[in-house]
Amino acid sequence: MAQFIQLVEQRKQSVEDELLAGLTAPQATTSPKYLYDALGSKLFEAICELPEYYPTRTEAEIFHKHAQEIADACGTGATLIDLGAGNCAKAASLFPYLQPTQYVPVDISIDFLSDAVSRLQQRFPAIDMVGVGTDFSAGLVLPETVRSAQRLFFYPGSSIGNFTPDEALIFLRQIKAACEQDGAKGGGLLIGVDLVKENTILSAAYDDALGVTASFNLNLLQHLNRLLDADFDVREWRHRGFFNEKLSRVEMHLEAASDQTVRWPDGVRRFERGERIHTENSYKYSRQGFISLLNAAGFGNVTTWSDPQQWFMVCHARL
Ligand code: AVJ
Repeated sequence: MAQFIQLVEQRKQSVEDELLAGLTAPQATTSPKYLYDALGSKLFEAICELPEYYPTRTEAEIFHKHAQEIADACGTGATLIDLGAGNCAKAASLFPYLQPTQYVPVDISIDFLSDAVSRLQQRFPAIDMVGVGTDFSAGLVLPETVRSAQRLFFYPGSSIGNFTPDEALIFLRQIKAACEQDGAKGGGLLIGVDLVKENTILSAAYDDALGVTASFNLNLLQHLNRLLDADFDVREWRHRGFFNEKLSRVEMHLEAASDQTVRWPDGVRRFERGERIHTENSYKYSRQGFISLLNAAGFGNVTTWSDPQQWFMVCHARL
């Protein structure tokens, strides 16, 4: 039987405080984690199938093509800690190669995880599975049932891109520390990173022809309406997704299509036509830039794999 642990959930009051502080700031912003309510998670799965959204496909290709080499670098028999596991499919496809002794999928919501983990446990009865519900972006805390044997952290999909490079460094340092905690030895990190490329390719990936990414972004407003009891009119907002070359990041915004006032129980915010809410950053790295970040976090040993076009990179990093 798989085990499930919900570490402290963010309280409703602090969710509201955090959201309202962002929404009432001169440049309105929201954390990208609010893109993932139940519908948002499904829309993200649909994004991963789009012809324009190359990261998922390209990363899968790299894992498929270099599976044995990657497993040789990572070693077998580790505790595999899957950060942002979602439906656990990416890790599961590597089980035959990595042969983990224990599997620890971590996600913001235990509800989304539990079905996937229960099914996976039936397919792989020999692997000890511990599902953990926690928002690890606020800090990496692991329950005591996570074995201290060799720990392999798995952070695919280029989710690291949601952090600024400074935040990413702090986060990578926490992973490095966790590789050595409780007497753990020989651990490492297997991570997927999106690389800088031509503007037109990046922009299309975040502003697709079918408008799935637009729906994903706009759905945030419906989620906000529920969380805050607010009255955003989704039809009065437009999706914007583009590459900011200077900062090496794709930005997503929601832009007001008209002058409007948004209300919630004890406040309002006026938006003028053209004003934006900044909803996500997705940083893109050069190969060397990301290796330097891993080195700065204390990972001295880095191996990388890429696709022929060098659009995406998978890294194994150890101490
Ligand atoms: C889940 C953060 C990796 O940045 O590409 C996809 C999220 N946003 N399309 C990304 C996303 C719009 C995705 N990450």
